Amino acid sequence: MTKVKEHWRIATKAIHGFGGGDAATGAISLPIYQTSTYQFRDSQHGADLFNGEADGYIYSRISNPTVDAFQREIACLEGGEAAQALGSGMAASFNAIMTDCKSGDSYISSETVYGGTHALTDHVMPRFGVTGIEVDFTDLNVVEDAIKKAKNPKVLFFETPANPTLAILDIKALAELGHKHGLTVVVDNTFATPILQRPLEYGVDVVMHSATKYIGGHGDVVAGCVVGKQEYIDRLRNDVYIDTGATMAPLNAWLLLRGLKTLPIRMKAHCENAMKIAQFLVFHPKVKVVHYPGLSSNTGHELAKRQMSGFGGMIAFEIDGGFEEGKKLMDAVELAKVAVSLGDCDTLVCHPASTTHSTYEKTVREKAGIKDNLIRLSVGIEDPADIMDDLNQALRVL
Ligand code: LCS
Repeated sequence: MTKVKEHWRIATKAIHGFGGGDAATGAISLPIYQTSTYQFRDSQHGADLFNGEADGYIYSRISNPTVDAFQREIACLEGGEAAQALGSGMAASFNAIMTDCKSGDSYISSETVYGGTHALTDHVMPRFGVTGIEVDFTDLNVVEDAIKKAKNPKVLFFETPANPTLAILDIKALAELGHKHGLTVVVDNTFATPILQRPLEYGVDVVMHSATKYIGGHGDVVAGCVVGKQEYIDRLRNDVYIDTGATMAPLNAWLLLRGLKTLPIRMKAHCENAMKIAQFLVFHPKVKVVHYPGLSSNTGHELAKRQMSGFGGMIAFEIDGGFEEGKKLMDAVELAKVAVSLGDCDTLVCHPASTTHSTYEKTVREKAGIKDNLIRLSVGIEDPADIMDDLNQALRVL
C-alpha cells in the first residue's frame, strides 16, 4: 500500500492517489472484486454492519473495494474529501441535484449543457416536483435574477467548458453568487477533467463527471462520479444513491483507475492536437467561426487562462451552411468517427443539433448557442496532421 502525500503533483496523484494495490496480496494492479455480496462472520457481525457499529462490506450496491479505490483516486485528483461513483454521468447529475432538492424546491442551471442534462431538467425533474430553471450563465445578473425569482432555490448547476459550445463560465464568481444566496454550487467538470481545472479550488461545493469521457479515455466504459465534502457525500449516499441504485460495476471502476493513470499525458496530447486543429480551422474558407478557448480571439480565452491549466481537447465550429450541410460533413469524414460521446483516444465528430442536443426545442437550442451549423469535434490523440487531412477532405464536399 502507498501512503498518499498531499504535496504530490497531479501526475503522481493520477497513478498513486488511491493508495496502492491489494493489501492482502501485494498485487499492484488492484483486483476486480467481482462480487455482489460479502459473507458476515456471524449474525451479530451482520447486525453490527447494518447498524453502523462495525466497518466493512455488506453488498456491492452499497460499496465495493474496487469501486472504493476509484472513489479515493478521483477525490484525490479533484482535491475533495470524498467521492461517490455512479453508473453514468446522468446518474451523477441526478444524484447531485437530488441531494439538495426535494419536491417543491428548484435549481438554477446553465442553459448550455449536455442534451441529456437539459432533458433531465426539462422533463424528468418536474415528475419529482423539482423545477429546474435554465438561464444564460455568462451573465451574472441574469443568474442572480433567476435565483431571486425561483421558489425554494437550492442548487446552482453548470458545465464549463460547456457542451457543445465550449462557452467558459466564471467558476469563482458563480460560486460566490451561489453561496450569497445559500445554494449548493455543482460543476460538471467533464470537459476539463481535474488535470486542467479543479473547481473545488475556486470555492464550489460539488464536482461531478461523466467518467465515460476523458477519465475512462478509451470509449469502453459508461460511468459517473460526484466529489465533495464527506458530509455531502454521506447525504448523497443516504438520501438518494443507495436506495435508487445507479451503481458502478467493479470492472468499470478498474478500467477507470487504469484510465486515470494516463489522464495527464492524454490531456497534454489532446490539448496540443486541439490547438493545432483549431488554428487550422480558423483559416479554412468553409468554416465561419471556431469555438476553442485556446484561441486568443475566443470570448472565454482570458477566463480560461485564469481557471484552467490547458484548453482541452474539444472544439466546436460553425460551417458555411445549415442543418443539412452539418449532416453532409458527417458523411464525408473518413478517419474521424461519426459518434456521440467524447474524450476518447479516437477523434469523434458529431452534429449536436441532430444528435446530442436534439432534446432541445429548436428556439431554446439556438438561444443556448447550439446552432444548426455547429459541429462538435472531440480531438483524439492520433497524429494531428492526419486529423487535419481528414477534416480538409471532408470540408471540401460543402
Ligand atoms: N455531462 C456532460 C458534460 C456530458 O457530456 C455527458 C454525456 C453527461 C454529463 C452524461 O454522462 P453519461 O451518462 O453519458 O456518462 N455526454 C454525451 C455526449 O455529448 N454525447 O454522448 C454522451
